[in-house]
Amino acid sequence: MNHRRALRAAVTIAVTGALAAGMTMTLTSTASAGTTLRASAAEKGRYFGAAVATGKLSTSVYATILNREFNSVVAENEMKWDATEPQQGRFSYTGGDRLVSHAQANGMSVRGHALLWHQQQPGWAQGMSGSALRNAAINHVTQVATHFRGKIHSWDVVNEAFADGGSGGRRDSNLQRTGNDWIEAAFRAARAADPGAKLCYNDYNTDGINAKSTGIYNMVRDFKSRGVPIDCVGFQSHLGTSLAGDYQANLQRFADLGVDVQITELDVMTGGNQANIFGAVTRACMNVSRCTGITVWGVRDCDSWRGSDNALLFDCNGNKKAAYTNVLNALNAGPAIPTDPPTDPPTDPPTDPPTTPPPGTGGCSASVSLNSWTGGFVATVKVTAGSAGTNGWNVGVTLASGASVTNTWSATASGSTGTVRFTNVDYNGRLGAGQVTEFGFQGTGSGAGITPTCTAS
Ligand code: G2I
Repeated sequence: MNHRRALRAAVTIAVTGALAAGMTMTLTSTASAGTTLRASAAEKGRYFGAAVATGKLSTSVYATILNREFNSVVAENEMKWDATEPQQGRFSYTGGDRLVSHAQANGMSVRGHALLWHQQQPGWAQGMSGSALRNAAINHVTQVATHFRGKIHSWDVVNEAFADGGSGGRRDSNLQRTGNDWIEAAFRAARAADPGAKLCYNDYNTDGINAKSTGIYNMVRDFKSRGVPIDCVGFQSHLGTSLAGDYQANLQRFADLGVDVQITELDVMTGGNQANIFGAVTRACMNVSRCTGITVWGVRDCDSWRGSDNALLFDCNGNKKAAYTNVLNALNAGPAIPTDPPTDPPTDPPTDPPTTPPPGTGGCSASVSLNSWTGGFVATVKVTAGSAGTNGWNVGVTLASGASVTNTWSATASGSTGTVRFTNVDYNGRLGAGQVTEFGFQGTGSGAGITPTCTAS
């Protein structure tokens, strides 16, 4: 038996003893000797990722490091709103699809970044406000999350919505001005579109217990208490020359709310402390059992948005830096994510409050929100189960003359003109009493006068 197997056997015996004694098991240490970031993270049940500019995948030094060291990727820009919906209702997934293919071919998971953000909005959205913007934003979430359904480990559903400074409140933006509930509306739409993806809120300057991180903490606590679907919080961790002493404690307080935490955009200013800070961040994640992965924001120093900061783990020639060694050692020295006790059961809806019109006894009801432009429209339909819940549902709409359905998500359409019927897909037919789900469709012509009627089965 080699050293590692002997160690595992010893751990197994200790664990069996602990369980027999009725104790909660937490592995305190499982030293290992992985030789790449991805292998060492995977041994501990975690991922180690990098932000990727897909244009660089054809650069061999870059691709060699990426494929050898990382088992998770995130698009540095290609899945943002301006890239994926450059014109309203016209979606472009070339860069994102390319990254997903690369990930699938190389055994990597994918973080999705970012469905809604006040920056990098396409010009058409920057100029919108009110319900037109709200509908466009929710439609964007639905369409993009539907396109990538089943391929994304975790989505940054909303990015950087909190203000810097001491207020602990929301950042002003066109999205925020559509109403304070825009964030939960986005999370609900993302869940309906891709029920298998973990849904994260992501932000920066949240590297310790401060006014901004506490504002986010209060939002997450509120979401959990009301059944708004949120699974994880991303801590970007664009760091300077020191690390907050309560960095780990801050991760832990979020984990204690019942969400996973992830380090999502790690980079550190160069200087004497760089390697130490990279090591300390990695140790903090390893010490929090719900810290499921770390992503660095680029591969080599010269790939970084921080330019001359030399903020990453590899130099421009692809050599490993001291920071790399510290990260690898911290991964190898850290505990694995405990496999027992099992993770929290899902706490998502049925706690969503029913919306208008109120459901009667049994049955279901449906309401539509329309986003129209000259020559076309997107309809987002909310289905609310009545007091008996549903095993399935069917929603009928009658379109105006000349209008036709061109695209449907989260439902199956029969027909495209006149009276069109939409049936649930396999994952959204069963609803508890009062529970809400959404589907949508896009059409040409006028969406005026659409009044959905719902039948439950
Ligand atoms: O700013 C650093 C990161 C902060 N958190 C959210 C991340 O999404 C953000 O990433 C950066 C990218 O690293 C940059 O590459 O986001 C920037 C945009 O806010 C990205 O910069 C943009 C430039 O602004 C564009 O002019 C350029 O066309 O990169 C684009 C593609 O190169």
